[in-house]
Amino acid sequence: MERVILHLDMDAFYAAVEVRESPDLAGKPLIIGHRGRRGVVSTCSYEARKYGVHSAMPSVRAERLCPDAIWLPGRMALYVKVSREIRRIMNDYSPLVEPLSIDEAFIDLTGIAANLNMAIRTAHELKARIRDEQQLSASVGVAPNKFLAKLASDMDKPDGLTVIAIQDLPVKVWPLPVERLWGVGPKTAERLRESGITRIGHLLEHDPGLLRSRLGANAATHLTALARGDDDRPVLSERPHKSISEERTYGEDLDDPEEIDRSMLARAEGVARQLRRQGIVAHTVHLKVRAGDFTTWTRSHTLPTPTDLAEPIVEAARRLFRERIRLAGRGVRLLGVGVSGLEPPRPVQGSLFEAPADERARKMARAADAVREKLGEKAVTRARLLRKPRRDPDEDEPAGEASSLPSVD
Ligand code: TTP
Ligand code: MG
Repeated sequence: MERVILHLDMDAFYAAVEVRESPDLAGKPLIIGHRGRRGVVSTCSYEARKYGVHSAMPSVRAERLCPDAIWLPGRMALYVKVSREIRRIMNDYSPLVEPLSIDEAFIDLTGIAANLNMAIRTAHELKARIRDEQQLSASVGVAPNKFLAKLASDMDKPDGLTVIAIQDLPVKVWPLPVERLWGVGPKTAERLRESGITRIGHLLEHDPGLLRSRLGANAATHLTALARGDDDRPVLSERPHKSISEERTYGEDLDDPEEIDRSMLARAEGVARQLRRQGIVAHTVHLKVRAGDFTTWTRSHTLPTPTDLAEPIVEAARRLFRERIRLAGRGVRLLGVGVSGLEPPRPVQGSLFEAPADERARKMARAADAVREKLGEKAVTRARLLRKPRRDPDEDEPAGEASSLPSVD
């Protein structure tokens, strides 16, 4: 399953915000930073960059390179506020937004944009909204992973939009200097240069054994993977969500135990899929039931082992339903399943952490997720959910009354 990752980086961020606040600065060389012997440049407008000025340069040098520049000290509180507003815009496009710094973030559009081409549309829209709502410009990269997306966003600055698909590697990536690889600092670059490797593509032409002996096995594997365009780091949202839940209100109360059970399973499936999509596991399962007369129960159970699979979630929900809820003949008007106690999965410690059966179940669930994302929700449905085609509680809802609300907080 190819992922769709977008990387967004604001253009000349602090300087652009200042120009927006004082439009007469537009088109002029502008430097944000403190002048004088001990000052450094935070950033500068693209007009100042023509003179060779850049971030982290000693101010004295910048003054020499561009004597006519206008200098401003910078207003952090304002930039943070603008940064938040841009993040709010990005949050409209995916629940998975990972900010990297004040002006850049990764956005995971997998399953939202069908492929890289569709993501181009999203990227145009995102850039347009930032321009309309914030009068600022951003550069965006679209690619199947973080490494390539970040490379891409930097390729056509300012106001750029670049796609790097795997087939673009020979033209767009292999000619770049090795320093552009994530993890290559000046020391590694020097060691690579000694072996005649100055461009990313050279890594793949080099003898793998020699490379390992020069860099060590880990670094060699890591760098050649990146050069091939492999990078499976997930996009992680800044604050892990505190809970994930799905609930559904039924136009007609459910009273068939079989239907109630299927509804529980469908909600557990949805919640587990969200966990897997975010690469996290949950400790606690919550069940919410509202009866026809609006009596509402919320019950929870903490699992012995955190999970991202539907099975343990639905089992806990079933037990809560059986043991902790007294419907006393009333039908179910609303049913919700949720999870909390979310955290990244612990590193797998052999069978101590994960039984082989769980491992298999997780692999199957991931495969099903991938098919679903490609072919749509109905492509993979458990036999159990299909058993009674006569009336699927999830589909037979009178319009207007019923709702299914995924909620994340
Ligand atoms: P960058 O995104 O690196 O730079 P930029 O947005 O100004 O320009 P570009 O168009 O090349 O992306 O950094 C974002 C902001 O972070 C930048 O506006 C100012 C601040 N910053 C510093 O204060 N010091 C630094 O050394 C760098 C690199 C950035
Ligand atoms: Mg920037």
